[in-house]
Amino acid sequence: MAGFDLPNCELGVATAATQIEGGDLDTNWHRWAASGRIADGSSPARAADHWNRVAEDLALLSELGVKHYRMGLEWARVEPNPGEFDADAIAHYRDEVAALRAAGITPLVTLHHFNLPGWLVDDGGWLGSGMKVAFGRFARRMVTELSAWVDEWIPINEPNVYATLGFSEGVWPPGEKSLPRTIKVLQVQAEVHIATYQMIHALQPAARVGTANHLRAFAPANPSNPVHRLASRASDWLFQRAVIKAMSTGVFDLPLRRPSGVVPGRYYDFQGVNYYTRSSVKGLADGMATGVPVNDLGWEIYPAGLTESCRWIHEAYPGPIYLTENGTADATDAFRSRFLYDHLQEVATNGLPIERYYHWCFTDNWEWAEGEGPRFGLIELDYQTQQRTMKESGRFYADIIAHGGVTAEAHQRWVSSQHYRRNTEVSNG
Ligand code: IFM
Repeated sequence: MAGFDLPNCELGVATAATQIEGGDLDTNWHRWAASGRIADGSSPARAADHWNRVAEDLALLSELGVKHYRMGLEWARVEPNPGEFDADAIAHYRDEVAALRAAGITPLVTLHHFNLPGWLVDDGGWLGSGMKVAFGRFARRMVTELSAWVDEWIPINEPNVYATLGFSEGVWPPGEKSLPRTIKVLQVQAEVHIATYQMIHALQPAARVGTANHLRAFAPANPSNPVHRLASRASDWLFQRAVIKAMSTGVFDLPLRRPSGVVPGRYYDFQGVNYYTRSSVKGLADGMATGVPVNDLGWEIYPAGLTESCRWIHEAYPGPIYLTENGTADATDAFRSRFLYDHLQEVATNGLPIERYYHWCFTDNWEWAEGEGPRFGLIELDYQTQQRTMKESGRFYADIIAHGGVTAEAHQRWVSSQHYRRNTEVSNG
């Protein structure tokens, strides 16, 4: 089938504050960059300078025709010192969400997307004694300030990625390698998600509050090897299922432990899924199969995993699904349109209640420890000049939005000549 309709899913794009705003701030990531831990030596101080280019970016969102925009907040801007809020920074965000609404675009706001103010880092960050109180103060303030325009919220983006890379693998701040502390941080994040869910509903009863969990399709490297099968199930549980269960239901199964005061219940209005790739598992470490299509970061391109992930999520946690992120690193825009086509085709045909699809990313973005190298955007960014240029994949996405699906003409124009590279071809040069 060359063309298809998307009658039940509305399309948008996603971003995160630290990855696009720019600015010389004191955050965990600015400090990490200053300590030389970013692959290309860059820092989030440049990024896409979105903080100073909101109007220009809003015009690009309108050119894409998106109905939805997922954005984050930079905590260090709005609360530069504990308990001291910056009225100008808050007004800036207020103006931004008001402008989105005026343009007919619904904002979905992420409160925490891997970013902490420096003063909170000094206090121990996610494992510090002041974290829960500080997060509650920040979240309450921002929800109160923005609730006239925003009624869709994600308290915490990808707790599993943050915990794994920052506390197990040590490649993200705070650079720890401790399994017990990884488990503890997952537990605290789940607890904070639940408290924030309750707080937002108390302030804004009709709000929709959900998750944005990074879901992997896990598969044993050799399906007939019992060790691989066991490792695949263990990875799946430890990386994603345990924390999603805790956040969504308040039930903390091992290795997590239920914090006192948390009562089992339903703590999501939508299940947010960030889907990118599949892991091929031999042990408790990430791996990729060989001979499979891959993106610029070596991640397998496996569209069926979108359906696999959304299906188990829906069976375990019924209700609306938002694909809060899906996209790929493709520096030359050589296969992004095919990637979009293949993943949206899953959405169109899998029969699951996927109400939203947010493409990651709106523009090219500062990609954490990878820096400015990976290119995820529908809009190309020249980091030197800050010039934005719509990519062909952006034009394809705009066409999908305009037609409520992929037309046969669009498939012919943007998809039919695109092909993925396999990792065997890449490594063999
Ligand atoms: O850029 C990230 C984003 O911050 C979280 N989800 C995955 C994206 C691509 O790596």
